[in-house]
Amino acid sequence: MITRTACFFAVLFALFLPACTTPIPDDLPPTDVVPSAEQLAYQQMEYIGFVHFTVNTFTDREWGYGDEKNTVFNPTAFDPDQWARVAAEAGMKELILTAKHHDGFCLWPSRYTEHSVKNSRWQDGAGDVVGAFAAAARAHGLKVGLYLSPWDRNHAEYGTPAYLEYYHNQLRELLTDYGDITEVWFDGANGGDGYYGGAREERRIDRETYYRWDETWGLVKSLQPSTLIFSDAGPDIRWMGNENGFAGQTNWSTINSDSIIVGAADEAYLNTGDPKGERWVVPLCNTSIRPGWFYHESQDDQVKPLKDLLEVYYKSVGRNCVLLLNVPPDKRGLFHENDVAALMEFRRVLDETFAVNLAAGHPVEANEHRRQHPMFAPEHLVDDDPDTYWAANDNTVTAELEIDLGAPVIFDRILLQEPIRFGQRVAAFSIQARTDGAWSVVGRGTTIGYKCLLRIPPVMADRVRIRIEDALDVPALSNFGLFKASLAEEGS
Ligand code: FUL
Repeated sequence: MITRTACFFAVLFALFLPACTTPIPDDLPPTDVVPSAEQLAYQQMEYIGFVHFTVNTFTDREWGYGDEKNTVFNPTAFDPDQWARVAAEAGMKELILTAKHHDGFCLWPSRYTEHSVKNSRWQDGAGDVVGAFAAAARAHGLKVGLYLSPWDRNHAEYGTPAYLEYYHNQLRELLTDYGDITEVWFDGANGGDGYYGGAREERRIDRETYYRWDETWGLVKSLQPSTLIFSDAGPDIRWMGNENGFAGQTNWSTINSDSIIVGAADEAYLNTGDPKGERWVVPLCNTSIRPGWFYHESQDDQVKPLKDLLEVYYKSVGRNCVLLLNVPPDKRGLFHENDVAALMEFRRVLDETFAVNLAAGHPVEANEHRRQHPMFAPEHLVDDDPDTYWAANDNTVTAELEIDLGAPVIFDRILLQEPIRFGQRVAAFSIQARTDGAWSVVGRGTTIGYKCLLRIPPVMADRVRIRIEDALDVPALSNFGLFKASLAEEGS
């Protein structure tokens, strides 16, 4: 039986307990469109590599016609371990191999065609580039992605529904026999003419319907549900609309991808995304370390210099993108010495530039922080923990935060990050710095997203302000950094 005294204490307890403890508030409510766990992990990789390798490497072409003899494929010192080691040392987290490019030659011994490594002289036809590549990548801690060109200039049935059966069978092989595949790359290119089993003619397809994308992508997900699909239209990762590796200065991860036609997309729309977009499709910038996607000896002295690689980095990773940098193996089956040297220099300079965050650990004040709770406190911007964040109160789309650097410091790189697991929000911001007591605007931007990097002329300041001037929803930031670029970046 409950006594009156027990009741009295129970009521007291219920009334006063909440006042004695600070309840942990819920996380910031997410916006309508947020990334999946796999998309988030993909974005966090930041920098991945492309490996274009096939008969073109030996015929000195970019687009093989499809009539190349199997025997032309014959690397003399094939070593995917070297690719993976170099990629890992360069800081890449995934490698994507052209399992089949437009010429139709398969780098694995597909059961569905004779046009493959099994009929080459390489390893007496017993080799499997895809298998060796996947094993080497994993041995170096890299994720594995595969490119399987939809356009096939070798296949006799290309252009008819029967080819789709063939294409699907190839996807089944690749997604069944080679372990976890993080990403499948669906290229939009379709030039028309080709060998096509000897027909040597022009074949046009209806880009909207021919590849039955829903079915094709459904097949990928049924074989490996966690695999992310890249194409102009996503559904998981989208092209940025150019092959320079440059994202738009404004770059939303959201876009209305359902209306995008693979191979005929509006490139400007892809480049900036859409704040009203109904799908989260991770933006991916792709470019090659050389003018071509495949190796050409004549381009050995045209490997992108540091200046160009940095330009790509700041306009891709620094604009809310993942960077996919192509490094084509040469005829030996190795990354060429010039490419390796460029990759290593690029890594070293990035490491130098971003080694010391001059804002780390300094006091930060915000004009407000959500519910005045420590979970949303502004110090989270500089606590070196990517999971913590500052957030403003509900019904707010602007905010001001100020960092006290203690003493004047010189910086010329600014980093901002949003906790995108709750969606992408910031639409406009500026950075102010206090020099000798006077404030001035030293940087401006629109979107931030996963990561935004600003390059500015060197500034000496003892205080810095972040002004969020517009946002789609309550603003939040997970990370802020000030850096002094490596001297090697000078002039870039
Ligand atoms: C393009 C292709 O036509 C190029 O050869 C290359 O593979 C590039 C990544 O995509 O659409």
